[in-house]
Amino acid sequence: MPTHETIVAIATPPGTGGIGILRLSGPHALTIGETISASKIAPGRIQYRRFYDADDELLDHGICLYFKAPHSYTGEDSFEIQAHGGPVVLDMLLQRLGELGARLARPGEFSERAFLNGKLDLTQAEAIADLIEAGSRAASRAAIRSLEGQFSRQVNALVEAVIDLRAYIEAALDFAEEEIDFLDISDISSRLAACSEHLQNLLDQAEHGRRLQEGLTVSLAGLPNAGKSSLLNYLAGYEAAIVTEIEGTTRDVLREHISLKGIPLKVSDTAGLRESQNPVEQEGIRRAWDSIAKADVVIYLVDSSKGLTAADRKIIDKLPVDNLQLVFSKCDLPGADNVNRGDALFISTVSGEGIESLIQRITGEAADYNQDNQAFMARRRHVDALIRARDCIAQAADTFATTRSWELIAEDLRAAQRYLNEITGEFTSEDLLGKIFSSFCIGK
Ligand SMILES: Nc1nc2c(ncn2[C@@H]2O[C@H](COP(=O)(O)OP(=O)(O)OP(=O)(O)O)[C@@H](O)[C@H]2O)c(=O)[nH]1
Ligand SMILES: [Mg+2]
Repeated sequence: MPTHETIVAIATPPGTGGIGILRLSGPHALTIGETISASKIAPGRIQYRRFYDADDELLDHGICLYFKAPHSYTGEDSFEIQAHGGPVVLDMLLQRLGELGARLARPGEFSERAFLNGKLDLTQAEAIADLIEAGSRAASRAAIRSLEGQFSRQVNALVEAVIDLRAYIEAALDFAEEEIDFLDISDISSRLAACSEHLQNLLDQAEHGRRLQEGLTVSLAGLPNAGKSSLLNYLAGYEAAIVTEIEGTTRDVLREHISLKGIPLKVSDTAGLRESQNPVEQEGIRRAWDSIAKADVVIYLVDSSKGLTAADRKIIDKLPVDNLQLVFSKCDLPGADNVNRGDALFISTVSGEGIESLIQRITGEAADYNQDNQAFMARRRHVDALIRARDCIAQAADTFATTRSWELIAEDLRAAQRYLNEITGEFTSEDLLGKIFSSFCIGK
């Protein structure tokens, strides 16, 4: 860890603004700050100063803040300059700070140092980036909850439970078969069950968090002319896609970011699904299936003026069942099919009928969840690690129920603990850290 280096960055976004902030972190932050301001700086106080270049010429004046280690964001000596927010003046200040010995920070390097100095765990550091990039209010609230440690606390509680179990099981390894009566067998199996239940619970929550972070992907599918593009336009609130009465109007997949009830959605309008000889349309249909396969929710539209046809049934049979929503479109048309079918919805993009119910259906679970104030931000890597940990615990429970090989159980528990520790960063590779922090903004 290169803590001997002092890093510097402009922390405010590029462009002009009232104020521009430069931040320094590292062992020479104070000396550099005192040199550029030609004055003594006390920690923890707001101080108004003038800033000079190498020839003692005045560059700007503004406010200085000195945070003495370890009481700073990074845990190191940190110095902040609030100057005027013009790109040229900030650039001249940055250049001067560089001359005085600071090196330009890499993206996320301040947060990386905060993590390495134990100021934040990895999920909290990631939550900072997610808070900055949050695309909706719900996402922003979830990110701040993760930053406050809501997610890490649950992961840590699970790690504790696994460690307890491991201690128990590893004790068994040291005793001969006939001596292990002291282990209460039913206790082990109930503890394994409790662990996997808690893990599944956390996994469900993390999956919600991931959707908030990435946005819920919704794919609109159906036969040509079913009304997919009309629905996309209605939800987006503008004419994003071309709508005509010609079958096969849409070819490319059209993606719109739409926030509904505080949930960020990525809605894809796709080509109508049918047999086609046209290579352009064939490619469009291939992409439509691709989009369907990747979607969190698939909305299958049926033109209710035509009713559910054999062609519709053939496609529906190929769709994933657990995330499918059947919707009958154009319900404003006279003679439209309105026979109730399970949880199918009836909508019209002309009258607006049924759209509110559809939005409720898409966002429902996620929106309710946010209302409960328990959603936290999570990423795909967290979900993946939780799945791996869950599988290890399941395997341990299985071994316990069958061969009862203590070695194998201990090994699975060890692996589960490692996956959980990866989430908070207790156990991480350099590569993973590099990947995570390089996606941050400069100056954070
Ligand atoms: N009356 C009525 N007409 C609709 C409604 N929704 C769509 N239409 C009409 O149905 C036709 C097809 O609509 P699109 O939205 O282009 O259908 P699509 O599913 O995107 O069609 P492709 O891109 O060809 O696959 C257009 O003439 C629309 O005006 C509706 O709710 N009510
Ligand atoms: Mg279309």
